[in-house]
Amino acid sequence: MSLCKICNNDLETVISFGEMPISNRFVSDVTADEFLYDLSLGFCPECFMVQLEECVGPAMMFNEDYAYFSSISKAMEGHFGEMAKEIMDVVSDKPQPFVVELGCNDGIMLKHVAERGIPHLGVEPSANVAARAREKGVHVLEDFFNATSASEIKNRYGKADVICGANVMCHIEDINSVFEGVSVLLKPDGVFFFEDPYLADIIKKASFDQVYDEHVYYFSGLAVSELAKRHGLQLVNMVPHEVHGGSMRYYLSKGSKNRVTKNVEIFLAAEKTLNLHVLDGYILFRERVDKICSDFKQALLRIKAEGKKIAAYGATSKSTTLLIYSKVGPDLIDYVSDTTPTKIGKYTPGTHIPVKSHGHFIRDSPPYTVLLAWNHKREIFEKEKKYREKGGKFITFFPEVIIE
Ligand code: JHZ
Ligand code: SAH
Repeated sequence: MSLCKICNNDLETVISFGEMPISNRFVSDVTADEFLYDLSLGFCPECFMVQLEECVGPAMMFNEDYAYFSSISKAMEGHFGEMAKEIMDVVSDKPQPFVVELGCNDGIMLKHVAERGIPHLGVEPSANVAARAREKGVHVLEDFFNATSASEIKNRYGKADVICGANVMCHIEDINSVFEGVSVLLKPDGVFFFEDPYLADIIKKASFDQVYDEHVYYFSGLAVSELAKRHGLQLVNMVPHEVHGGSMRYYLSKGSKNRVTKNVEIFLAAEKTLNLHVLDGYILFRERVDKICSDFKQALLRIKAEGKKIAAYGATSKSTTLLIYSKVGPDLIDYVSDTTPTKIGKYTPGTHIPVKSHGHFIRDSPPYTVLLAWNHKREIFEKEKKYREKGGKFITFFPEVIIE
């Protein structure tokens, strides 16, 4: 039995997906062995944190070959432009502002802060994406954020007015050390906020592909509130965002006597209605996941039986779980179209489907395309209007398989 990484209590297993490769390690040589680990999701009945039972270790995932570049999507550019505006509002009246972002990746958000000349620091361990951020004028510390690096940052630059992170907190196994670091680095009246895929959305949509090596935690307000308390912080606000299939932005302040917004009360009550605080809330999830996988594979088999070609769109890390757990590989999907230069010419982890350029997809115009990047559906449907007008069909799968 695995133990909770927050409170050391025994975890209850929600679902096991079996052996998986590293989700963002695209393969150059399909004959070489891939590192595999056991992917299973656990729930802690004590502190309510949903989490991976086995983790692969940060250096295996976040290094100089990191495959994900945040600036691949126009919609995400817009989203992070808005986040930067919010930060600039917070620091506008500060005499000596200092903004710290964890996991700044290629600088998609901090470039706006840098452009305004606001003192800032991105903490980013993956050297290749950090280099992109530097090209945009972002000041980067190439390191993992934790209690040790937080103390070093404080000693060198002083305390921060804002500490933030998007799609990074849920990636850090030693989250207790991160919270310790935030407590050390944040000014007494500073703002700490982070956003990640929201557990309630994952459960409602059965979007199980969010479960993979990089996502160690699946946050709810209930669990974040408990975690914050352990570190002398308080959850003061929760704001939902549509990105990545449904995300939640959590705002935390120092101390326990802050003004807490009505939103926190509303979301915590809704999470209890969904039974996210007890194992019961997760029982149906497993059945729904199995049904989606079976419907998905059947749909592809039917199309193939008609002799029609199927491609896929977006060589996402999350699709590693979908494809392997549904047992869908190159026999059903000819290739995956992706715009990331470093993914093109390689193969998907574990399933070894070739990754091809967007130009190839446009020329090929396959009759059916699995939308692996379903979270970017609006942007992609807009971009691929012509493909759909010519009769091309996209296949999506959450909360059920749809061909449109
Ligand atoms: P996308 C990554 O997840 C990993 P992934 C990480 N763990 C995480 O949490 C989120 O990001 C934030 C391509 N694409 O965003 C680009 C096109 O080809 O769903 C990407 O390879 N054309 C940090 O990998 C992929 O799709 C397009 O028009 O699941 C999208 O990956 C668009 C919009 C995207 O994240
Ligand atoms: N914030 C961006 C990037 C998400 S990708 C966005 O939302 O698009 C996650 C990033 O977190 C990666 O670039 C990875 O290298 C970084 N990361 C992983 N562990 C980290 C840690 N302990 N401290 C800071 N960054 C970390």
